[in-house]
Amino acid sequence: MKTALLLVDVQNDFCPGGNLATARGDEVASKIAELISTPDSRTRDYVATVATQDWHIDPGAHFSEKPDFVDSWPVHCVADTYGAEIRGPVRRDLIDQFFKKGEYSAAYSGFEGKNADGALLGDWLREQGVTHLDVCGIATDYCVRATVLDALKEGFEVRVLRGMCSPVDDKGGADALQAMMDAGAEIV
Ligand code: VGL
Repeated sequence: MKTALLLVDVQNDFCPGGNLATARGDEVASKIAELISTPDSRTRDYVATVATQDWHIDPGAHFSEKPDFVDSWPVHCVADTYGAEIRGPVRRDLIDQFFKKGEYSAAYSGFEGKNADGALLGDWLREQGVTHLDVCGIATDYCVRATVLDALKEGFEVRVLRGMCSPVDDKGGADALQAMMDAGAEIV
């Protein structure tokens, strides 16, 4: 059994002060920062720590001047801007691979992401022999949910670190945890 830690979209724009801030973004970033520098007894030894990043150039109707916050959103995580950078105090140097997604599409799922060599997240994980994923990040009800559901479809065993996930909306976050559990994820 090989487990990787998957950080979903822990980016400035999804944290307080950002263009699409979630209320618990900074709390989650702090907890994740601590986890990756000093894994605790709840977490396993990870063979890799990987991060996904929303990385938009022209994602079409995903961006809107009048967003509905369900299918359309304020401009966020524009490629090569501060809003798209990994949120501190999470340390980039403790992340082994970055998978960017959504240049020209909504791309909620991290499994649409590619690393600097153009490898898809799922293919890269399989190449490392990863079978299990611990997933956390932002937002519980959108990108975390979509990423976890795809991970399960691709055959990974998934644990969701719920204390290290931040939702857009509390009700949406609770529904997403239920949906991920129903699909076969363990919520810890
Ligand atoms: C996300 C809304 C819009 C996310 C991305 O990372 O969960 N949410 N784009």
